[in-house]
Amino acid sequence: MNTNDLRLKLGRLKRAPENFVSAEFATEVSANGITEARRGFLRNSFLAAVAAGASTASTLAFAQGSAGDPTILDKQVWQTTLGQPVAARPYGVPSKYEANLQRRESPGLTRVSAASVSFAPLQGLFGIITPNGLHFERHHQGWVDIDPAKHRLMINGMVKQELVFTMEDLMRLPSVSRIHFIECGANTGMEWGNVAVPTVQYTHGMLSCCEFTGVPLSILLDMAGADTKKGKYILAEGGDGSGMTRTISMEMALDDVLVVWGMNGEMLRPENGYPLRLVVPGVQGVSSVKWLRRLEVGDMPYATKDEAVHYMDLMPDGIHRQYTSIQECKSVITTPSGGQQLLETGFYNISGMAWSGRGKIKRVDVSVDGGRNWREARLESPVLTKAITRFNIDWVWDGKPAILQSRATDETGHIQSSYRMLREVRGTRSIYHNNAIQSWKVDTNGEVSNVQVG
Ligand SMILES: Nc1nc2c(c(=O)[nH]1)N[C@H]1C(S)=C(S)[C@@H](COP(=O)(O)O)O[C@H]1N2
Ligand SMILES: [Mo]
Repeated sequence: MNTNDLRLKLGRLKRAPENFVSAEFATEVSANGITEARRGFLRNSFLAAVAAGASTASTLAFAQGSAGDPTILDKQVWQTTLGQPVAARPYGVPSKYEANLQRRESPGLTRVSAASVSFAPLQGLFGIITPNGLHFERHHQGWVDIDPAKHRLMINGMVKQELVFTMEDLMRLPSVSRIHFIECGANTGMEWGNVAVPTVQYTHGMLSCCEFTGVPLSILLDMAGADTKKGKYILAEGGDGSGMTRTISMEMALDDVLVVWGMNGEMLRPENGYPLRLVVPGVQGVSSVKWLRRLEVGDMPYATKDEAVHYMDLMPDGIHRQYTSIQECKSVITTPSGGQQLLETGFYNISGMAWSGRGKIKRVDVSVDGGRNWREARLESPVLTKAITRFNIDWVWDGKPAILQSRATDETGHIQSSYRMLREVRGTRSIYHNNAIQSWKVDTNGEVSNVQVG
């Protein structure tokens, strides 16, 4: 990194609209999208926040020098009063100043009864781990909070010995902890039709990455004496009201599929499948069946409703492609990203996430001129298989229009393609498996918006 740029001038960024507006306003934006009037309101409320010396005070001090700034010179109330006792917070929650960083429902997707999606606020996350309270949610029939004492997991079908496990049984088995992403197959789906939803939360927020703890599925199959030669498939069934059932190949089951109860060091949250879920690394989220209650070994794909009717890709020739499950190599810049605003020229740290369902990320290139020139970004460690990798690269904004893009390459050599290239093969009528390069346009006034370029 060129620290001269940093010393010269540090640019200021409006992090996201959600961080500067009331919860009611944000809910309205979630419900109705960002119109021109609302955009103006956002800008004004942000300027008001800056004028009031809100959370940008420290960066302003950096830019101006500290002389005369009461925020550093005067004693603050929290320096001269007693703090809160530990008992006030037996279970920690974020600072009240972070209250706007929330999972949100999409401005564009209709909510059908309890069937719902909430998107993770990628623009406000650091590193690679999604905090448990911000993991995106996708429920086909709402979420349930199951009494672990009443939860069972059955293994049946082509096995020597059918087995039924209690949670206690499962948690006594040898466990492993692994960091993996879960991405809904429909993530970035609106962009096929060039809807250009406003923020990265809504374009890419059906993506999260956690450390999952559980028992490898291969161990359970071994215990049941599964016929892993003839039994080429496994049916996974959820315990919620959606009747969620998915076919998993035996090859994957014996490789890295986990039967999971732990998420980032604690039990799963109810929204994410408490007390037990499947995690099928690298595969579209729907296969990671939540509230997992049954695994059946069989010799044919099960063609369940969620495989035969949903989760298919409509190709340009009108044919439906079934059982496309791997989430291909993909990346997105999360800062600066849609809805944010660069308030002045100067240094900016471009930061984002890259991931691949086929293995590790090998490199990420970043362009600030719509793909004409590319520079290799810095990959932060750890770089793990089928997990999010964080990338960063320095950039000095000169006040001219810019188009920011990231292009990831994974260890199999798969390079993320442009919309033009992807559409040549896939057409425009898909919902699922959109891994095209995302473009964020920076206007001369610093506003960042979602655009699609070749
Ligand atoms: N039982 C059950 N499992 C389920 C679902 C569901 O509705 N019911 N939704 C699936 C879908 S479509 C996705 S993308 C992931 C989302 O996992 P999350 O809610 O923990 O993010 O769970 C999958 N597993
Ligand atoms: Mo999904």
